[in-house]
Amino acid sequence: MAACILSIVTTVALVVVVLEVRNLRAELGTKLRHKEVTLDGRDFAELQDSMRPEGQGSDGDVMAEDPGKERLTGKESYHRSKRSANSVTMPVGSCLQGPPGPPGVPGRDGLPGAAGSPGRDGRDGQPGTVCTGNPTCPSGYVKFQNRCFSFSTDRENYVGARSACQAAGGHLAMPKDQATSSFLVNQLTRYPSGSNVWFGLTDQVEEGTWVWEDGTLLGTGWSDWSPGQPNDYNSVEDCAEWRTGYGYKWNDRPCSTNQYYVCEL
Ligand SMILES: [Ca+2]
Ligand SMILES: [Ca+2]
Repeated sequence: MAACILSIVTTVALVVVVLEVRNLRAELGTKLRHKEVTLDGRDFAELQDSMRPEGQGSDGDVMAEDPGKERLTGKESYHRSKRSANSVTMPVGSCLQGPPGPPGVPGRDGLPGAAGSPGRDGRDGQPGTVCTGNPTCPSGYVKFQNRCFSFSTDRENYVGARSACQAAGGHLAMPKDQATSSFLVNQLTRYPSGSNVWFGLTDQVEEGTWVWEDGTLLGTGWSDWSPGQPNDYNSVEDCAEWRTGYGYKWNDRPCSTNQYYVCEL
């Protein structure tokens, strides 16, 4: 029994010794790793000092530059050369201005400006021209000096011819001047040979007093009577005509005769 107890105690003692040895080894390993970390921290601090601007110590004081005494490790030399390639050494308190940036986006258009002052008055216009007659003539009419004439296709006595012209909005033609009379006479060739033609002149109201269709007196105005006319032959000739037998000169003739006529608008 005693031998058994002794054996147990011995075994327990050995276990305790073994555990103690293992604890000592673990503590020693921890101290060694702490030493390595401390050394690495020193290397890192030294590396930070090497990245400061040249001539400046770790506490910020300006140090005298002494390249001859500078001792650079391989790692410091690498970082310093890289910094020199990527940056420019600047004096303390100064700034480095980069190149100008690209132009900005153009701004929006401004608001419209105020209205300008009114311009000067224009020049006076030219005097107007009074136009008489018709600038254009209806279909079936012939234009002469802004006047429109039509030549009948039927034959009427003087009163019938007057009514026809008035129904068309006009009156029997009034050749009051040489030009108009010549123009109209030239148009009479459209009628059969020997045709006499009425125009608007009569002395029906008072024998010997010839009056145009517009009520004006022939008086001493231009006329184109054939020689010896008007003769009021048999005292019944009160209406004027262009007579072919007289070379289309004027002649007085009985108003009851049916013949062609010329109207005017
Ligand atoms: Ca007469
Ligand atoms: Ca006559």
